[in-house]
Amino acid sequence: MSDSTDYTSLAQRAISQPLVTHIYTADPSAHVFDGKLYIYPSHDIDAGIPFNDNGDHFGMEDYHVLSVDENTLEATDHGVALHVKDVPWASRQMWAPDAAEKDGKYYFYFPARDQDQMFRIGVAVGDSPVGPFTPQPEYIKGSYSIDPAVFKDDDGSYYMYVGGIWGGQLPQHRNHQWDAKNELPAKNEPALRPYVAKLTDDLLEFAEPTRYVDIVDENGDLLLEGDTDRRFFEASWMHKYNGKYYFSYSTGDSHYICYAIGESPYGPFTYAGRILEPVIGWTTHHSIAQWQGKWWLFYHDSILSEGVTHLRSVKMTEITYDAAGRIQLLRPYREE
Ligand code: FUB
Repeated sequence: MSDSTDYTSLAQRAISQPLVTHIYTADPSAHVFDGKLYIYPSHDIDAGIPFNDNGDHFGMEDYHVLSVDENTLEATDHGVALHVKDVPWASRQMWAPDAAEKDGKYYFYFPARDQDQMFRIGVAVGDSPVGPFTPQPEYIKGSYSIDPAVFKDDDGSYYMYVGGIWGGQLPQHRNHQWDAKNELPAKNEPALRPYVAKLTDDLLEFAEPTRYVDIVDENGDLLLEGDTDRRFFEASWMHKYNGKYYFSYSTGDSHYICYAIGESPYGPFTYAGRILEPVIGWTTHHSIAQWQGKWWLFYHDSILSEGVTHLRSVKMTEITYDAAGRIQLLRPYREE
């Protein structure tokens, strides 16, 4: 152990345990397909690359899909569903994925760096929710940055939310145009925003120009770059609760999972609070799904690897809403 943290105590005080321990998994995107719960995580490995603010140490190469038993909550690893070597346009860093189902086909969405080192979003298609998935030869036209999240609305429309700052390259894509010289806004300027687009009927492309997702405060003003406890960093997710759209995300360098509520899948979304306090490890990332009559939060931490940032473990725990539709805050570790 390289630091003085008592990981044994933390593991005992954790509100949930890793779903699998034979591999490291992160960035869980959960979906219920035909009544069964599937989790689409990143597959963390030690690629031997030192930590930097660009995230180069997250050198993942493939994806495994997990399913969860409804009686025991034990997870099954269904093996490799997609490998970077099989994706013609991708070069490295298979980061946080997501999935969708339509008409008996399964669509697996993933970010990776292309041959020019730009993060793009790819899609791969399969006949089973656990893969294998066959990648499309090119990335989704007009896609950039990381952390795709696909949401199916009640009318059968599918939307993709994308974006991440720092290593996620959102800063360089200001106004959807790449310029390597672009930097983060000043602290008193609006924070950078993820983008959203409806998907085409075949779920393989954007059906419309991408547009930014506005996250506003109680006065309707965009959250500012200096508001690091509330502004968007990465890890978009969308779910619908009581007819309202809940956009949730990670605040990155302040390590919270927060949410904001809107009346449309496009937003604007009004900041509503935190869902999860910081976990062990630098990153925090989540998804939310309803299963077996309960609402669940899927998240990760780095306890199993004793704090190694890029070796994380996926977990799940129940969440609850109050009568006003507010998500009750979770603390990932009980007090000593
Ligand atoms: O797993 C690599 C990156 O770390 C993800 O894309 C981010 O959301 C963060 O969890």
